[in-house]
Amino acid sequence: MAVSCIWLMFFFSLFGHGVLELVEAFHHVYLNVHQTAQYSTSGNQPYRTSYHFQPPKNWMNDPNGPMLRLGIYHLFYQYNPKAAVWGSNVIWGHSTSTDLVNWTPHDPAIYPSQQSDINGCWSGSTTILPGGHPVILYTGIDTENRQVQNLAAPKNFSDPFLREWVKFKHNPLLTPNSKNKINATYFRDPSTAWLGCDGNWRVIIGSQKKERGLAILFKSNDFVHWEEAEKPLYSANKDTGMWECPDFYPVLIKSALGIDTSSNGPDVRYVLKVSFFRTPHDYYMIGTYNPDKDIFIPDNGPFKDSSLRYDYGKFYASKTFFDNKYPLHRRILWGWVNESSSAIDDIKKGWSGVQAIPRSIWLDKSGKQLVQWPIKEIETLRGTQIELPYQVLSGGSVLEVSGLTAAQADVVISFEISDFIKAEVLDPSWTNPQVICSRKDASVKGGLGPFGLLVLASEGLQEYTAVFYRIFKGHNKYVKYVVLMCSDQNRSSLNQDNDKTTYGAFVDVDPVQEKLSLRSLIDHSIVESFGAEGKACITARVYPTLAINDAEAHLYVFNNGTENIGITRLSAWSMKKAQIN
Ligand code: DQQ
Repeated sequence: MAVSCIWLMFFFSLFGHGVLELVEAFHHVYLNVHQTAQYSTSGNQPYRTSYHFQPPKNWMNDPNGPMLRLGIYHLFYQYNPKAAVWGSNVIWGHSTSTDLVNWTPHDPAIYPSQQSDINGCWSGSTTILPGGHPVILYTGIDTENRQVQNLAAPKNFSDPFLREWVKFKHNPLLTPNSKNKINATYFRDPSTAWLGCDGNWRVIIGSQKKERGLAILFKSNDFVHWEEAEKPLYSANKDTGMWECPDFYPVLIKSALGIDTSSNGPDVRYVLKVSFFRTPHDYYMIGTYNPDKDIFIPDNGPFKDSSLRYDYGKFYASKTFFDNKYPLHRRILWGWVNESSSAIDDIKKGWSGVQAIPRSIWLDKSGKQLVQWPIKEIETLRGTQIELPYQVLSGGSVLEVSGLTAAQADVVISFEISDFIKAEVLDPSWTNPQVICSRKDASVKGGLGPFGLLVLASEGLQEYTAVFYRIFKGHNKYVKYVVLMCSDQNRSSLNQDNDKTTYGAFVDVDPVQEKLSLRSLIDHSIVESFGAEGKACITARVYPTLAINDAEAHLYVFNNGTENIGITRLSAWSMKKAQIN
């Protein structure tokens, strides 16, 4: 088991008193215009989600400061109270939940009120201080439009919902200046802080210098006075552009259990995730953290285009937190899923942005990648269940799965391949899975595949989103077969204004030894898919015009390869509506 330093406990108890003094020094902000409005979007809304988190209206982006406190989960999020598009004036929306499924809205937690955040309250994180006191570090856009780092704490620790937050009087804590040579427009998104054995807190902040991304490290012994470390925790070796929303946390070797961000020990590896502003994707690396030198050493060298991603579709500005709600010990990942519709359409529908279903995240037993799976609690929404008996899906066939609400469903399917002879040989120059999926979309006949699901499909298949596999023969003796997972949005909508990019990922699984599974969470305009029990995830946003709502949306299984495929399991559930704000 991972251990925290013993004397750290002592520090915790000392610091516990300090927190109250800290709060005294906070300035109180009073709500007026920001009172929770009882608003809703109006008109025909076929794309609003039923169990994916979203506010009643307007723009939402990054998840901010997710945490658990006294049995209540908090989700803060970047929110534009004035429009369905992003604005630099974004604030922190706030909702709470006891199950991560049903959410109660609260007044915005943080909004411009000080010189240090008067032009916007951007992303940040919570850290639970000794004594269980949470504090928020967030980026404010100050009077000079500089990105600076601010501190806030709950006004009333006895309020279980922590509805009001007060800001530290002496904000900002950290500013870009000529001494530290940090560019004022590239200095944002403080991570959750972790406590080292030397009694100092550490936090990383996203930045770039000369086009190279970096996670700048700051240290503090009181959470108020922060000093930049000599070296960043990690920096790019080439032009990557700005790194946003860095996240740094420990994971256990050979265990799916999560551990606290400050835990360390011999059975622990570290994950550094950064959100590449340019692409925009969330990339991560697994590696070693040297707490003496305060540097991170990735196992596989610097970030590259082929680096691991949480999700190979739409998923950005993500953030994890440690959930130890009894009897759980898990790390949970939140991620923002942007629209694929035009800004004009977003303004028309009056909202933009959803959050992916929170995912448990842990280190795969290979130690080479992370695995993600939708939190167990989402299964409480499962209603009518459909089960198909084992059957063979012959090459070129399509099978309807009827009897469920296909626009709002959870589908799990497993495939068995008994003959690999017809698998095509993968051209060695085809190294980018997304490109292969675009060239060989669901309509391109293959040998072993494409086979998978057609979701949010219209009856005549004028519209569908295809989530599928293709299996290729590898081109060396070490890689016998290559498994490709695709999400093809080409025919997802008759509306041509949407971004219909095809997504793809290689899946590290041996299809000879294991059945190939696929799970898709379908929710009106989002399809979140998990390949091989969570080894590869692809999330897509789609806007069907025919396959809308439960009456018109259909679900099919298809096989467009020449080889027959066995379906060893198909379980599908209609999903009930969650209470979301
Ligand atoms: N979104 C926030 C920034 C962050 C970006 C502003 C990532 O703090 O860098 O809304 O989506």
